[in-house]
Amino acid sequence: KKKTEILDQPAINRALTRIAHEIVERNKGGKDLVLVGIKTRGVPLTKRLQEKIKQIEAIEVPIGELDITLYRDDLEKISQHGDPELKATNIDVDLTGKKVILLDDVLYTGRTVRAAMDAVMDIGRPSQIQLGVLVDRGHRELPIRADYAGKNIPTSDKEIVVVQLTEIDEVDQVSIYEK
Ligand code: 3GP
Ligand code: 5GP
Ligand code: MG
Repeated sequence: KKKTEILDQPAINRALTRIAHEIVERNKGGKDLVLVGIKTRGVPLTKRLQEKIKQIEAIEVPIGELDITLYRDDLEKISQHGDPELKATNIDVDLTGKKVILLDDVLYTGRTVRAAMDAVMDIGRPSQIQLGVLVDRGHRELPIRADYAGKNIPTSDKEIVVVQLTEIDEVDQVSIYEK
C-alpha cells in the first residue's frame, strides 16, 4: 500500500476558497442556492463552503444532506453490482425554484451523483442542479461532470483516493493508495 500525498491542509483550504468564489461568481451572488452534501465527507464540505460564501457575500446559504450508500460492502466491484441507493435525507429547505449544489468528496463513476439527483428531484423541483467535488478521479460510467472540482486526479482502477477531513478524520489530507 504505497501512499502519495496529493493535497495537504493549506491546499484543500485554497481549493475550497476558489470553489466558493466560483460558486458566487457563476450564481451571481448566492441567492436561491442550497448546498447539499452527500454523506459522509460531502457534509463537512457543505459547511466549509457555507462559511466561505458567508465571508465573501455576507449571506448564509442553506445546507442539507443526503445519505446515499451501496447496499453492499465490497467497494471493489461497485459498478458491476447494483447502483447506490438513497438511505436518508436531511433537507429542511424547500428546494422548489432553488439552485441545488450537490457536494461530494470524490467523483468516480458518477453513479452516486445520479442517485443523488433522483433523490433531489423527488424532494422538490429545483430550477437547477450543479455538482462540486473535492477530487475528480475520472472513470465515469455516466454522462456526469463536476461544475466545480478541487483537483482532477487521474487514477487507475487499482488505486483509491483517501480523503481525510478534520471534522471526521482529525486531519485534512488527500492521498492516493495503491490497492
Ligand atoms: P465517504 O462516505 O466519506 O464518501 O463508501 C464509504 C467510504 O469509503 C467513503 O467515505 C469513501 O471515502 C471510501 N471509499 C474509498 N474508495 C471508494 C470507492 O471506490 N467507492 C466508494 N463508494 N467509497 C470509497
Ligand atoms: P461514484 O458513485 O462516482 O463511483 O463514486 C462516488 C462516491 O464513492 C463518493 O461518495 C466517494 O466518496 C466514493 N468514492 C469513489 N471512489 C473513491 C475513492 O477513490 N476514494 C474515496 N475516498 N471515495 C471514493
Ligand atoms: Mg463520498
